[in-house]
Amino acid sequence: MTTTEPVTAPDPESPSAPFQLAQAAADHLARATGVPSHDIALVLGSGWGAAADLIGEVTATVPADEVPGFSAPAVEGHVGTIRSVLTPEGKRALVLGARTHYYEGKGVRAVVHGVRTAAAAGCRVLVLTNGCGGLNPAWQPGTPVLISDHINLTATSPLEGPTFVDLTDLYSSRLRDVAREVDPTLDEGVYAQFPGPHYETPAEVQYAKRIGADLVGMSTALEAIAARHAGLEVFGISLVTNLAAGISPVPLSHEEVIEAGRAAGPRISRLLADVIAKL
Ligand code: 8IG
Repeated sequence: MTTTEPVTAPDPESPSAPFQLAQAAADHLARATGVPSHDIALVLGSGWGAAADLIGEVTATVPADEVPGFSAPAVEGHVGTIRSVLTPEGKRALVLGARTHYYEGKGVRAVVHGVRTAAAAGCRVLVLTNGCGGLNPAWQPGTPVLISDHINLTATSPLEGPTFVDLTDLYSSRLRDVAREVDPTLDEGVYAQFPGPHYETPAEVQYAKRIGADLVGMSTALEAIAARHAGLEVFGISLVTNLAAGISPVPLSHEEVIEAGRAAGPRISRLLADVIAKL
């Protein structure tokens, strides 16, 4: 007796479901961009929206909400598209403008879906960018800082089950060296991911400082963990868009964050393009 293979959606209980969804997203992107495999992926955070413009020629722009597992972001200053870029060196870059933050409450799988899609799309290197608060008063708003390590304060992991991934040198020292070849003035620091969406209290900022953080934000650490698990080499770079609460006498505002990104735009765009060119 012959039967038709039943069409089964991936069982959401299955540990492989997130990876099946990422493969479906990668297949969609290959079709929609006409690029079967990409080499590098970039996630653009607050202030970094225009930073991909100098990397190369945009050959395709895909609305994120058309790609399996992605949804349109809700935050001003974030871009809801996935772009395929051809660099002058002939590399294919996937620019993810649609980050899902932990604070959106869509779950950790949704937070790292873009990273897993990048891995399924063939990428070997992942560039994670963000806007964040700075603990070092020497880092005025608009200062880019390399991420050397992180402290995950979300009390969760993107990995499920007995997945004991080593995170030593999570943020590739090779790629940090490449960035410093481009700009020797770049400082580096430890990034603490808070759950958000509220900013820290001054006491929490002092706590972060005492446990070894230099930067505070609401992204990146969970994505970096998923990236390492997926075998990607991670390059992390923050844009200090504000001094963290209590470090500056002035209260934080989202407008300040947007404005610091705008002002730093040309410098960080050039920096990112020059780093990508050397990868
Ligand atoms: I932009 O000061 C930006 N994102 N947690 N703290 C946290 N996230 C941020 C901050 C900040 N600035």
